[in-house]
Amino acid sequence: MEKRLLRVLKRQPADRPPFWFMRQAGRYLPEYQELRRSQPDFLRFCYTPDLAVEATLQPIRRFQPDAAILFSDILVVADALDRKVRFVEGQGPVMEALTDAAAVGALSTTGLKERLAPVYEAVARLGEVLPSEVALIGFAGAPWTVALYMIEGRGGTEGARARSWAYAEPEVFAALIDVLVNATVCHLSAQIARGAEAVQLFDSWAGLLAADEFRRWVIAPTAEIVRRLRAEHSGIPIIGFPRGAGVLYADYVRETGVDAVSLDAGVPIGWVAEVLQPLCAVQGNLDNYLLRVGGTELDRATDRLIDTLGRGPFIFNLGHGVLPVTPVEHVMRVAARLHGRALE
Ligand code: 1CP
Repeated sequence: MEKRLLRVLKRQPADRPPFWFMRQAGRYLPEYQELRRSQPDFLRFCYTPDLAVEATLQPIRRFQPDAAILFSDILVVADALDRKVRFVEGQGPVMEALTDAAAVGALSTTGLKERLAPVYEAVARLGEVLPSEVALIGFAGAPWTVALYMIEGRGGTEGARARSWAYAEPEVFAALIDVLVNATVCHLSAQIARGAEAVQLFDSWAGLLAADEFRRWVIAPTAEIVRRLRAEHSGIPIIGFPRGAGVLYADYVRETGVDAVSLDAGVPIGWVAEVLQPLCAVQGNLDNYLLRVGGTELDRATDRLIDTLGRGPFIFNLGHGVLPVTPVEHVMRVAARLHGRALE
């Protein structure tokens, strides 16, 4: 029997909705915090296959979700493009900011696969050790979101410089997006070649863009990535996550050709059932703050999602990543509820 997650990505029925949690590995898990102490440099941690494999497996042992997501970060691509990424405690990612056309022109994807070889090694090892019913998801940041970090030089901004640059010098900006399309195809393709069974594109900052800009910098590059990945790896399921896209989720699905779309908590699920689910599989959209708070309200929201979307192709997940302050018991509680729930 094919894995539950892969069946649903092909829009085939499953005995219950598959589930996993975005950012299911990481700081809310005490065993992750302990493992991190063995390697305080976050990128080195990501580039050490033993550590990346162990961090990927930790939430699988705890919750038995239907998918494992490779432990890595979207910014390893910026690092491989020589942007000198560092992760500063309490501040997140920091890197040399891109400031002009010359810096964009100097970017090169040559050697990217070699530099990221430890990431692909972790993927291959995971294929050997994961329980047989758990699907392995590879991932990358989408070009717009990675471009934003490369231009801002850090997180926690509203993308002010990136959004201005895209209007002021669209040709230069397009050249940056082109490099990132190539880098993303290269990075995802290598993960698929080593055993990733599905891939997710995180466009975490898609919702910052005006509608026409969204078409140009989110939909068009994603469509190109989908087309090229399919040409290289026929049948590979692709999940897109244009967080904050609002009604543009529908155009994103129609025009990119993704197999599934991951929904933030702001999308009304009645609209999802009516408009998106006939087009593709849907994933999400439990509010990560409700997971943090827990209680019967969390149970109710879990049930409501399954009652509304569970009969179509649906992957239970959050609207955004598990927050570091989330009590592990709350994640356990949702997982137990989902395991106990077969569709009648
Ligand atoms: O100290 C630490 O341990 C670092 C914290 C951390 C972790 C655990 C970072 C820094 N990245 C990660 C792992 C990570 N990042 C994973 C694998 C874990 C899992 O899913 O189980 C994944 C899928 C990501 C993806 C990622 N990184 C995204 C897209 C998803 C999202 O949350 O929107 C983004 C935007 C990042 C950038 C990033 N990396 C780390 C931080 C703190 C941030 C956010 C920076 C910001 O904008 O404030």
